[in-house]
Amino acid sequence: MAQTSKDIDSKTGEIRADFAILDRVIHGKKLVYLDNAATSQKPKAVVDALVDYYNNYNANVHRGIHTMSEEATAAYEGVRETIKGFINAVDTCEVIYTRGTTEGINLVAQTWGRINILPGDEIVLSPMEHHSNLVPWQVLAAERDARLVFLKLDDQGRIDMEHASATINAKTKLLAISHMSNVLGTINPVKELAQMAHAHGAVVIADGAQSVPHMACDVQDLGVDFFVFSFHKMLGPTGVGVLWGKKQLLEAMPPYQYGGDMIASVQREKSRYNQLPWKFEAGTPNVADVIAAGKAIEYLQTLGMDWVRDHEVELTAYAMQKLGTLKGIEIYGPRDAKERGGVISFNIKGLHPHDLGQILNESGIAIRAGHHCCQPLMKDLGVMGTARASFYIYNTKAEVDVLAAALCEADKVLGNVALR
Ligand code: 7TS
Repeated sequence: MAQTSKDIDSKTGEIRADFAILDRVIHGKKLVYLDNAATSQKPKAVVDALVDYYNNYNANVHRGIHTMSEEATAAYEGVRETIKGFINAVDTCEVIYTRGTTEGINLVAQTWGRINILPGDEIVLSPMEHHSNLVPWQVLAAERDARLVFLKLDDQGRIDMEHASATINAKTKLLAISHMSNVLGTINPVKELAQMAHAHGAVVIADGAQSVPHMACDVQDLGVDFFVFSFHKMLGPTGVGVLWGKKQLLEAMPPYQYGGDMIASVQREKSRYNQLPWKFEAGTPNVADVIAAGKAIEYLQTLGMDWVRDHEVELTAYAMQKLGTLKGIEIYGPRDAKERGGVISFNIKGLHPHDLGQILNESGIAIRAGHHCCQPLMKDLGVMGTARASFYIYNTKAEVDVLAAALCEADKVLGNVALR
């Protein structure tokens, strides 16, 4: 049943009580945190999990026979099961812990890429990729004498599917595509694109950095081969993320880094590597943060990812309507909130996005301004950068109102005529 805005608002009120940081006062104003695409805030359950680990069972994993090491190992490995359920992986051995999305993509580029990309192969990307899902492929393409090929966007920042079906062809060896854009908010039709790529025998990696925190993601339904995301954008700590990959592909790949934990046995001259997933997890891992990330997933599961998505669609639609009334504003990306995530990038004629960011900060409003690690997309949009407000589970319509009012105020302070 569709939720009413009243249901959504009362739930958001309860959620906010779990985030002490939201009570902060910045420059005498109550914090309005609208920089969630950069990183989300963390609920008490996540912070408590970190403190509990360090206070009560701090120990290294996989190597101790003592009680605390067993407890730490059980908690750390248990999170793999939570992640498996959350993204509908087939097996926990497909869930590789990484430092985050960036490391996951580099891992695939440097291992799968180096043995599978051959001279003349094409790597297909969208023009909205974050530098993390572009630069590793540039380097690989140069190394392997392969070519990068780009999909086309329509005037609302959506992938032109006709062009895609002509561009993804027998030469395509890899499709690397963001599931949700961190600038345009566009939710890309990854499932359809993966089907196109697979029809030509290509492999597909989807960047879930912006989608996994905000909507239900099922790797089997998406039909991708690799999927990467970061916990810090979904209520979890920094420094941990996931590479999910199909077992068959992961098994055929060489390790990424070499050292402790990723080996089965070592002789002076050679070694045998550990089985999945540990083959890709060299060295002492980020134990505390993985355990706390498990709490972040549980928090989202308690809310339900459908609720998370509904809340953001409602907030985004409201914000686009409200901000859309400001004179001189240009909002990028799809016009229909159902086709996008809760990321609103915009420019106001005559105002520099950095100035906007600074003025909003004076009012306690945290947004991001700049190129958002998408410089090629900025060039396509014909701008140096944008201002960006991005929402999460604790944001409210009242905060959108504060943002809109502050933007009008910014206009006065900066002396712009466009809004008058
Ligand atoms: N891919 C996308 C789509 C992203 O939005 C980001 C981070 C990354 C990859 C990299 O993730 P990381 O956790 O490895 O750093 N995006 C942003 C942003 O929009 N503002 O700050 C970070």
